[in-house]
Formats: sequence, structure tokens, C-alpha cells
Amino acid sequence: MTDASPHTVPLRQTWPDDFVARYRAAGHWRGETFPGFLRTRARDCADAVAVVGGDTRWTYAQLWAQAERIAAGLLAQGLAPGDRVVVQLGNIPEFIAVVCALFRAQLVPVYALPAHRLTEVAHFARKSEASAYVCAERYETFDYRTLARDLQADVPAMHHVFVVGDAAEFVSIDTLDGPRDALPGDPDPQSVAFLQISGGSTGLSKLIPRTHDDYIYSFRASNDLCGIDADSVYMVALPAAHNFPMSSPGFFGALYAGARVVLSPGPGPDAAFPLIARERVTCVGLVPPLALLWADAAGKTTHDLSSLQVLQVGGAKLVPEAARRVVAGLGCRLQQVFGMAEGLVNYTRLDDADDLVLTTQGRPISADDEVLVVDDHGAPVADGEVGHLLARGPYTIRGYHNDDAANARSFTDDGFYRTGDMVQRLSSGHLVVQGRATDHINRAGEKISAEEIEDHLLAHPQVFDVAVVSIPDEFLGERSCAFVIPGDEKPRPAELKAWVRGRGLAAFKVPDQIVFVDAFGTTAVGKISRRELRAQLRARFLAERQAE
Ligand code: OOB
Repeated sequence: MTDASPHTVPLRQTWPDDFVARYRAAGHWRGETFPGFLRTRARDCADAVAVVGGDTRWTYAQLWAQAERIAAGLLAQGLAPGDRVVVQLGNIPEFIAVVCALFRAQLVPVYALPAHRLTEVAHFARKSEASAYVCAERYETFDYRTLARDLQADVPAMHHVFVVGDAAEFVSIDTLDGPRDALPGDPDPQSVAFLQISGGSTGLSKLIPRTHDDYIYSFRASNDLCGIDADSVYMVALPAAHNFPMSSPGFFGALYAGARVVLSPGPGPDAAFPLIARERVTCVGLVPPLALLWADAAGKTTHDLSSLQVLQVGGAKLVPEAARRVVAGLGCRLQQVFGMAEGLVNYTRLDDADDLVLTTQGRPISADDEVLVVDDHGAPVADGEVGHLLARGPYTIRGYHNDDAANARSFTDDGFYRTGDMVQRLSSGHLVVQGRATDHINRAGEKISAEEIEDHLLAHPQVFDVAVVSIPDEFLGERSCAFVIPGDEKPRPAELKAWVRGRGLAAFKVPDQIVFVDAFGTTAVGKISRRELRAQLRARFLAERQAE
């Protein structure tokens, strides 16, 4: 089939034929699509509340009507099925309406986080060949229309900007409309539904193409493991564009089940607790630092949290002692979630023994998830030994979009994804995350590439050399520390932080700490890798801190 779209790199995510046959025969891939299931829910659960956020309460019928209106409006504006659309919206109902609309029109969402800034959004736009950008007038005090203007100046192919709220010179989402008979039929279930953003362990974030069949399987199966059904009330407390609150089971799992999705405007107890009490929320997913904050606040709150049945914690390691505190503080069932936007998701089961729930990161969703734990040479290690985690399965990608170098690095010849995580597998199949082989910083669940930040700091005229390293942090889990060898004049730390911010990056990527050093003082003979250098600097820093 010839691709009539103007894109130079077609979207694809394919599994070998024998795997396709196997995943279909097992009932994992059922030929469902996003517009297909959303239409069915709009019919079968028409009057049930689907989405609650701010002053909005939409039933399933209303959500679908919004999606069809926006979908028809986008096509009337000149977008065509297959076009890619960068979506940068916070936890507002329009996020869900816009994404459902894009699916309805066979447009392809590319998810940016609200924290992302020009450099990142422009990268997603270029890499995906997007021609449209959807943002909110304002979210958490930032005016995204200024970002939209810079983006259009930077990326000439970015022809359309659509805005939730006051659109200024752009097109308002509210005013979009068009003929419904121009809407396409349902897509091929094996086609790419959207592009998710990778944590970016080396350099810039990569784009992750996920198909209707594979993604829907992941949240349909998650619903079973997380106890989500039509009576559930699922809260999105983390940014909705993250894979965790989107699909594990996430708001898509909740919508698939005909449940209610409640969007919390912020992740803290102040924003979330009153909503939990009002909407009788039953399930929510958090990163470990937030879970600890919630557990602490739960003891002091006057809000009724008794509806909470399952508290999921994932995105970064929840150590056993923290897990105990979370259970003691919130008094509901804990579920550990160890997943990745590339696919594989592990859950502790709701009926697992307490010990497994407190000390492991769960086991894979599917009997067809193939998990290998291997040594540096690729040979499997025995159960209980620590090794590299490789994964292949019915919802784990076989390749990134438009990135041959990353694909060569990140996938084995037989299609396993190299997760970069170091794990131990117990005889029960549960995994314990023991660290990682790649150099990124996991800052409260947000992944930061050391290399990306080093590049930006090296561009500063007074930085001679730099290494960015993760340092254990009591609250964040890890924080970022930049070791800088200054040039002739030593810059102030605040200046370097402002520099990184000024390069158009998300605030979470600004180094938390800057340490000036005269030299990297490597003891090894000859050249050492950046990875070894980072490890040496981290070890020296921690040893010195201990000695203080
Ligand atoms: C989730 O997805 P990403 O793509 O932001 O990050 C994936 C990486 C994993 O490779 C691992 O290094 C780390 O985040 N991670 C964990 C973890 N959950 C994720 N490390 C230790 N313990 C955990 N429980 O973070 C994500 C996607 C879907 C569901 C949950 C998390």
C-alpha cells in the first residue's frame, strides 16, 4: 500500500507473523481499536460518568460527542488521517477528549508532558514530522501560547496550533466543528495509534509507536490484575501523559471498563484528598516520594479516604521500608508496578503474600511476556542472581520510530527489548529491581538522560568539562548532580542552572546540585568511558559525604 501522507518516515510497529498468530490465538489481540471501544462504551454506558475534572463531568455519551466534534473539526481545518499531532495538556478533561478525538479522526497523538519546554517539544515535533500542536492557554502558571509561537518559528512544518482556553491568534478547541460524514472508519487494529515518549536513557527522548491491539491488550489485562470494573473510580494524580496513569491500568483501562476517571489537578494530598472523598476514588497510581507524602498526610487529614482500595506505586523503586510506611499510613492494598513506556509492565498481584508485595516489583502481566535475566555476555543467570532484564511480548515494542542507532542498541537480533534495568528474578517469577545499566537519573519517576544535560552544560562558555550523575536522595529517590570543571572563570551554580533552563528544557532536568572540581582525577590508565567516569565521581562524592 502506498502511503499518501506527506511524511518521509511511515509509522510502523510490527511483530513477526508467527508472533502475530500466537498473540491472536491466545486472545490477547482481539482486533479492538480505540475509536471502536469508545463508541461501544458511549452506547452501552451512555449515562455513566466517564470523566471528572475541574467543573466538568462528562458521561460516556458526552465524552464521545466531544471527541466526534473535535475530530470532525480537526479534519475540517485541513488535517488528514495519518497526520501526527503533538499534545501537551495537563490533567484536564480536554486532554482525554482531544486524544479520543485524534483516535476518531485517525490522527496520531504524540504525547509531551506539561513540564516539557521548547527544545523538547520541537524535538518531538521534528522527529514525528508533526504538523499540529495542541496545548492549553495556561497550565500551572505557564502560558503555552508563547511556546506555540516559538515552536512555529522553529519548526516550519508546524502549521496548526489548537488551544484549550483563550486561543489568541490560534484556533480554539471549543470552536472546532465539522461534518461528521467526513470522519473516517475505524483503523487497522495493528496500525500505530500514538507515539509515546521514552525516558531517554541516552541523549534525546525516543518515540515509541504503540498499536491499538497491543496497547488495548495491556490495559484490558491490567484491569483484571488491578481490580478495575464498571464500579471503579480511578484517579489520575500523576501527569496524565505518563504511561503509568494512562495504561497501568490508567485512565484508558478505566474507560475500557466503563469506570469513572477523576483527574486531580495536582499530585499532592491537598489537591487529591478532597477529590478522593467527594468522588469515592477506589484506585490511584503514585511514584514512591508521593506515596510517602500521602501516607504521612493521611494520618492528619479530615478527608474521608476510606473508599481507596488499591494504591499503586511505581515509576521508581519503592524500597521495603518505604512500602511498609505506605501500607501503615494509608491502610489500603498496596500494588507495586514496574513498567516502561516501551511495553513490559509487572504488578504484584492483589492476592500476593504481604512479603512479596513489600519486597518485589511484581511479575509480568502476560503468560506470553518473555523475560530474560542475563549477564554482560547475554547468558541467562540463575534465579536469584542479578542480571540485565530483556523483554519480548504481546505489548512490548520491537523498535522505536525513526531511530536506527537506538534500535541497534536497544533490541537483540531476536527482538528482545533491552530494558537497561538490572533485576533479580525469584522462583515465583517476581522481579526485584536492583539498579540499572544505563546512565539516567530517575528523579521521582521522571527519567533524565545524563548525556542530554551534559551536552547542554558543555555549550556554556565557562564549562570546560562536565559529568552528570545520579545521587541518592531521601525524598526524590535520586537527584541530579553535575560535576563541572570550570573554564577560566568559574560561573556561579545559579547561573548554570539558569543556563539549562534557558536552553528550553523541562524544569525537572535542571541539575539539583552543581559541584565544581579541578579535574576528574581518574585513576585508570588511558581513556575511560563516560559511564566509568560517572561511576567514579558518584563513588567519590558519596565517600566524601560519608566522611563528613
Ligand atoms: C514507567 O515508565 P517509564 O518509561 O517512564 O520508565 C521506565 C523505567 C524502567 O525501565 C525502570 O528503570 C524504572 O522506570 N521503573 C522502576 C519501576 N517502575 C519503573 N524502577 C524500579 N521500580 C519500579 N516499580 O516508569 C512506568 C510505566 C508503566 C507503569 C509504571 C511505570
